[in-house]
Amino acid sequence: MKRRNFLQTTASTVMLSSLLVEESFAQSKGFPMVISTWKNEKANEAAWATLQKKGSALDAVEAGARIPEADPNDTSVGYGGFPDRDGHVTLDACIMDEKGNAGSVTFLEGIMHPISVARAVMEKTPHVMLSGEGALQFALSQGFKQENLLTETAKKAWKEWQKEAKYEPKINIERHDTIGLLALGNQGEVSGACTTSGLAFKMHGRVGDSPIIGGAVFCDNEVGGACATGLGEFVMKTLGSFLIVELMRNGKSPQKACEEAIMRIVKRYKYKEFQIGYLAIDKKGQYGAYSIQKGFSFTLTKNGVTKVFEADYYMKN
Ligand code: SD4
Repeated sequence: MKRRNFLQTTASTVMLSSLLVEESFAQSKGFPMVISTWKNEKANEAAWATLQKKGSALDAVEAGARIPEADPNDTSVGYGGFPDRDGHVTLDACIMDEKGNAGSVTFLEGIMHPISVARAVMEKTPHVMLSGEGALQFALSQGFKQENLLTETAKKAWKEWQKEAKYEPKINIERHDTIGLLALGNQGEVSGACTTSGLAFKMHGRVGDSPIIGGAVFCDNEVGGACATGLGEFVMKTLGSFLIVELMRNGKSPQKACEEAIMRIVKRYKYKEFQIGYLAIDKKGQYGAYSIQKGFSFTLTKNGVTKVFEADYYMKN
């Protein structure tokens, strides 16, 4: 074989084998595993480390969600999140475990880790959801610290927005880092979490899908789990995560279930104007990911390896 041919063959063999490695990583089944919306490697690594220390799937999704919550550079979650149009950073979060327990907070201000408050609602109150001032008072009673979450960068972006003050949700580019996470724990148990500061410059008082059990997150230990990101209004109108878990219960694969949930939106609404992305896992550790538009990425961790993938999507033309 000529040297050039040999080099070409070697290069394509390397490419092909790395594609195969990628493919077999993505397709490998089993637990534990962690999957999250968008590019969230650090969150997945924190969740994975929790599982390695024999933490539960619930501990893992909480630990993962806390990473972007504390990151000032993440402008759609917790600290550093873009405010509503009145300059308030208002937070939504929810969490659900393998026993069907659930907790959530909505319209919460001044607390760095809404996901942990949601977990406290689940574990320490007879309720599922606390909102606004009541959620804040509960958080303070549990020892959470009140602090200013509006960073200088977020304040600047808000001032800039005020010049035109146009409300228009943008596809994929609101620094969509709202995190939804699903984990299969060491015993194969399913838990999920979601946390966000919601849409940038939303109306004061607006609550999205992220604290809605069945909307942004749903888990059923007999079946699997699902989570959502994107323009929450349409996840709420179709109760996406609950729908996906029910579709899986009726035999659909996680991938087909995500696709069907996106189709429900596409059939009824002006889907070209916004983005929704869904993730799902089943009890075998198979996952699915699908969105309306191009550009929805997700982060997968298995066997201690974390990789970011682009999801398949509906709007090909
Ligand atoms: C919301 N679903 O508040 C959230 C926003 C989001 O990535 O997911 N952004 O509607």
